[in-house]
This record gives sequence, structure tokens and C-alpha cells, in this order.
Amino acid sequence: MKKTSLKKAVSLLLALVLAVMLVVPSLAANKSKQNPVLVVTGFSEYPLVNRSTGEAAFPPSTDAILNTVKGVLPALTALLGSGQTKADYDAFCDAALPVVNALFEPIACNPDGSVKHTEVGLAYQYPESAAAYGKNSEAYAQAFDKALLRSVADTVGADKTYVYGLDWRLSPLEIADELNDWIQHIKSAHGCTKVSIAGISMGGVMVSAYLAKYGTADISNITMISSAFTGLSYIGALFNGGITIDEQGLYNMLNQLVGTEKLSQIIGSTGLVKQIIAMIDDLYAAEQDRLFTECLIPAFGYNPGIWSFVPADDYEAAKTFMFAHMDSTDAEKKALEEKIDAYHAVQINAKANLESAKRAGVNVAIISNYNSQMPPISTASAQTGDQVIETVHTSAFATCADQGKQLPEGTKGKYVSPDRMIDASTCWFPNETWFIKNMQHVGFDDSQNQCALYAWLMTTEKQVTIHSNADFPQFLLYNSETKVLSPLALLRGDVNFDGKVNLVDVRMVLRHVRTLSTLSALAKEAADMDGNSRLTHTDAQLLMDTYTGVSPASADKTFSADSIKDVVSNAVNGGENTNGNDPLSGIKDKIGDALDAIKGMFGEQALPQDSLAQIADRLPEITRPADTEEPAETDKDVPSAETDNTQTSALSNVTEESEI
Ligand SMILES: [Ca+2]
Ligand SMILES: [Ca+2]
Repeated sequence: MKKTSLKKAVSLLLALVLAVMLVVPSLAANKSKQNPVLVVTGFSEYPLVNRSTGEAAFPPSTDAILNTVKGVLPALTALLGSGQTKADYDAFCDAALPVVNALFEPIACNPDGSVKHTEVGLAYQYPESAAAYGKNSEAYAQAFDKALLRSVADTVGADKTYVYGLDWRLSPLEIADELNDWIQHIKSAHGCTKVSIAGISMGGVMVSAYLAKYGTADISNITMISSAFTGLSYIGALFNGGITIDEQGLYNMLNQLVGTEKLSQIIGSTGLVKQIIAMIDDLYAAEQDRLFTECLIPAFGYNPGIWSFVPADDYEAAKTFMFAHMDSTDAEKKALEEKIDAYHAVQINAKANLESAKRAGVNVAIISNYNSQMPPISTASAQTGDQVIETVHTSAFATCADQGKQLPEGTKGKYVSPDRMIDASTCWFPNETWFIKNMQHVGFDDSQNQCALYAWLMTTEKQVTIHSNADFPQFLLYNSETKVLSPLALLRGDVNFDGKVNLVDVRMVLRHVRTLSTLSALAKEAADMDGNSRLTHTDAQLLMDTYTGVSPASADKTFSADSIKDVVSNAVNGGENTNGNDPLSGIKDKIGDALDAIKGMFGEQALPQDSLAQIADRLPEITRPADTEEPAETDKDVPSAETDNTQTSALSNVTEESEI
């Protein structure tokens, strides 16, 4: 007996010593060793205002937008009621284009590419670290109190967290000079030699320009986040006159925005959209030259920042098309051309610059999102993206299936995503490029583990790859409801991440549902068998079905109409436990009740597809009480040693949350 107590005492002492020796000093040392982080934000992240009047320049004020709509509406009504001849379209342009131009006038550039209204500028800019501004200050609220920056500050400290907002009218090479000033300022403030720099969206353009102009001597990490550093397909298309409305793309986007197909089905059934699209097509065919010369070019075509979005492959043709529509002098054209050519050269050399950065010991990482519809307004709208930039560009040239489609069957290789939508082997940096399915452009959230990916890459002290961290392999799935980032290949039902789906997993889910213990956020993702972002007895039932072979396990987390029907019929008719000790007794009756309720909702007719999500919601669930503490694990509840020793995967050390 004494031996046991001695053992315990020694173990305890050892644990304490280890904690003191390893944990405390390493944490302290790491934080002081880490380089400051400068985050360069994207297009229109900081508003532009008229500094003399205080009025919003971009984004325009609600009043300005309403005035534009009011101004265009009479012309539109007249056009709709007309015979839509060339003369009618002319009259529409006469009336509508000046109204639209007025909206964009405050941010216009001169034909030579210089800023037209110098009284317009950024509403704010905070050159010191997050720590320099009080948590209750306006500065903190405007610039620093954002998920990604909070996450950076948590990792390196607020005193090492910097953020730059850009004026997107300027040439990226002008902004590069300012970034260099900032980097020198940060270095001297911290007495350090290197700064970690991250470019979000258009910020990646500026980071590219900085690297081209100033090299990598002052840089420790380059992180491209949903970055426009290789351009945007639809800007390339638009600058080549490729305007077209993609009806299906329009519905896809609507479905994504409202989360159901119902609305787009109703709108589609009226035929109104088809009519409007046909009219826009006719208007564009009749008035393309005027639309560009009198409206699109004065608003955006002289802007060197917007020109930086034109992909290299589209660039020469875009110049030919746009310059032919410019109502400017040869000297003005030449001045503009010089400005935009300078960045075009940066874009062409971006790969070489990043490669040489890597050779020089800079840690390079690229993060790209996919599986969202792009703006359905160009000939490029079939490409998959993050709603704002196509995946082919944010990933630096992954081979991507079109939105909602897969790469050809037989596409294989270690860089092919489990859903066969992405082949990363063609990326500039296949081993340093991560993909997040279903995450929107800059939809950052730090409530779970999503921002940890970015913070990890921005602060890593040595080059990491897609194989460095089991939590963050190359292909990730973002659940916008639970905010959890999980490996795309996550085996559904494998709650303890041991690669097997068995009774141990079932038990863990049941214990969670019965509030006897709490699963980690990532474990809950794995356990959410019906994909409704909630953990209920239904998930336990489905997991049991998977284990007993009633339905196969799948890495595909999306659920189809058929899968829901299977769920319901399985739950009601099948899945009898042979040992007569059904842990799910009572559930079937509840499902039966839910089905009756559904019948009441929809009658006996066939259920519309988009109602199936609602059906899933109505399936019985036993929700956990809000503030349940995790009860202590009692020995008698543990049937075997296997249960407790299986939580060894790196995946399982995610912060535990009580709600899914
Ligand atoms: Ca398992
Ligand atoms: Ca569920």
C-alpha cells in the first residue's frame, strides 16, 4: 500500500517537474521568439471616404445606392414597355449611364491611371500593433477585433499583431513602398530582423508586389489567404467583353445565399428571370461599346488596382479590348499602360519570386477555398471558387472541376481531393497549398479551430507541408454551421479517429447525447452521421447501422434526398438489435411521430426535394441541457481499456465544446 502511494507521489512530482521544465519555458520562449505578423487585408476591407465632406465614397452609402436605383428605374420601366429596338436601348443608355456613373465617380481614376479625387482616401489606418490601441478604442473595433486578427494576437501576442488596409485605386507597386515602410517600422519597434506577412484576397496582390520590389530579406513567412495573386478569371473575362448572365449560376448563388432551393425554384418557375436575362443579352449586344466607353471604363477601367486582377493569360487581349474602348489621348493611354504593365510583370514573376523566397528559407503557404458559385455575370462563371475568387487562382493553378462537378473518373494521384473536385498536382506549390471546401471567401471564424490553420501557417518557424499536421491535411471541409474545420477524408462515424467504426464510437456518441460526457468539436463532426450539424440519437442509430453493415460508412458528408429516405426507413423498419437490449428503444416511435407530422405538413403527395432538409430537422432529437458540466468518468461505465486509450490521434486534441 505504501509502495502505491510512493509511486503516486513520484508520478505526481515527475508530472509537475515536466510541466515546469517543458511547458512553461517553451511557451514563454516561443512567444518571444516569434516574429511579428503583418496582415494585408483585401479589396474594400477599409472604406474609402471623402475626407472633406465625410461622405462615403466606397462602398457607396445606402442613400447613394437607392438614388441610383431610383434614377435608373424610370429608364428601365420605359425599356421594358418599349419594343426594345436599338433606339430604345440608346434611350435607356442616355438616361441610365450618367446615373450609374455618378455612383462610382468618387472612386474613379483619371485616364492616365492616377487617382481622380485626391480628397477621397481611407477612412482609417492604424500603423501600430493591436496592443497600442485599447480594447475599447475605435481603432481596435475597426481594424483588430476580427476573427483572423484575434487569432493571430492569441498566437504571437497583440503587441506583434499588425494590419494594413489598402486603397485599391492605387497601383500595387505604390502600395509595396508603403508596406516596406511598415515592415521597417515593425522591425525597429521589435528589434527583430524578420516579419511574417500574410495577404488576404487583394492583399496577396500587394504582397506579390512587395516581394518583387523589395525581396525577402525582411520576411520570415509568406501566407497567401484566398489571394488574388494570380488574378481573377471573371475580371479577365469582363475586361475582354465576356459579359453574360448565367441563369443556372444565378440560381446556384441564390441557393447558397438563402440556404434552400425553394426561392430560386419559385423565381425560376415564373420565367421572369429568363425574360430579364434575354433583355440584358439584347441590351449588351446592342450597346456593348457604349457600356464600356461611357460606364465600365470610367468607373473601373482606368484603375491600376482593378487591372491587377486580370490574369496573365487574359492580359494582352484585355489591353487590346479595353484600350480600343478608351476615350483618352495616346499620352494618357501610355501612362496607364506603364502602370498596369508594371504589375503584370509582377504577376508573371510571382511563382519565381515565391520559389526564391522558399529557397532563402522563407516559409510559404497558400490557402484556397472551393465549392462555391462565382458571380454569374461572365463567361467564366462555371468555375468553382469561394464566391469572390476562383479556386484555380487562389490555389495558384490547381486543376479544378467546374462548380458542382467532379474531375473525370479515373483522375488519380496523391494530390487529388477525396471528392475528386481538385487536383493540386498542377499547383505552383502542391505540398504547401491547402484547400477548404465550402468556406466562403473571407468567412473567418475563431470560435472553433478554423483560424488555427491560418495562425499556424503565419507563425510556423520552419517550412511546413500538407503532411505536417494531422489536423490540417491538404483537403479540409468547413462546416459553416458548427464552424469546425475537419479533414475532408474524415471517416464518418469514426468518433475516436482510430480508423475504424465500431461499438466504441457508438458508445461515445450515446454518452454524449445522454450528457454523460462531451465530445470534442471535431469528434462531433465525425459523429454527425446525418449531416444536420446536431448530435442526436439518430446519429447513434446511423452509426450503429454502419457498424452492423446496414449502410456503408462514407467520407462524403453531404446528404441526398435518397440518403434521408434511407435514414427514415431504416430507423422505422430496420436496425433491430439481435441481443434484445436495444439501446435506442423508444427512438423509432419518435421517428414515427415525426413522419406523421411530416405527412401532416405535406399531405400524401411526393415530398419535394428541398423539404428533405426540413424533414431531417424534424427527426426526433434529444438535445442536451445548455450548461451541463461533464460528469466525472466512472470506472464501471468503461467496458474495456480500449475505450479510454483510443483518443490518441492528433485530431482529438481540439478544444471541447458542449454544443454542435
Ligand atoms: Ca473509431
Ligand atoms: Ca446529426
